[in-house]
Amino acid sequence: MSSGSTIVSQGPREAESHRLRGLVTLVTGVVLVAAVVFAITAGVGAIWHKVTATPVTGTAPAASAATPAADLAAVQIKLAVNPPPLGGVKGPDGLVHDAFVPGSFTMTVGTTYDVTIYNYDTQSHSWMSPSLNVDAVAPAGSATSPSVTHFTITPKSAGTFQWFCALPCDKWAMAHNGFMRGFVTVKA
Ligand SMILES: [Cu+2]
Repeated sequence: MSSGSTIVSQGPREAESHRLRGLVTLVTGVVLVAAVVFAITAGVGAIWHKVTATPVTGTAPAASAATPAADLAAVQIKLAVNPPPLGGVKGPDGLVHDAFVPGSFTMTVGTTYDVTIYNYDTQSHSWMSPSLNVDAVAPAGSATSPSVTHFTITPKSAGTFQWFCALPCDKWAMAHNGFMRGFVTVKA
């Protein structure tokens, strides 16, 4: 009888201990899964950060404050300096001149643009626009290995804004829109 009562009283205790062990296993499992997810997220974050941070060579008034999430949401604009095969743009004089391609483009007020400059020229150029608060220097690159420079713009007001290369280069190109100067049209 006493052994019987012992068995009866041990039954629930065993069940309780099984439940506890089950709970411990579950909690351990959840912690492990959380740790793995955290590791993967941190890894991806680090890779993303590396990819975007490495090419930043120009002065970027807005880029430094941009979070990765904001950057991913930004509209991408790509500019090429003296791209192959010509290594520039042919002017009305028949000569190939230094040029940003495209020389002019359009943006919308309030949208963030992540602008990337690929400089295929063996000398530095800059994309400067005081009215847009940008002064981005694109260091020298080469036809096979352009330098890569990022900056971001979030235009605050509509209008037509001049940009120009502020570094001495092709004199004719510096004086002509569509070469080393041009316009950004910002729409409301
Ligand atoms: Cu230039």
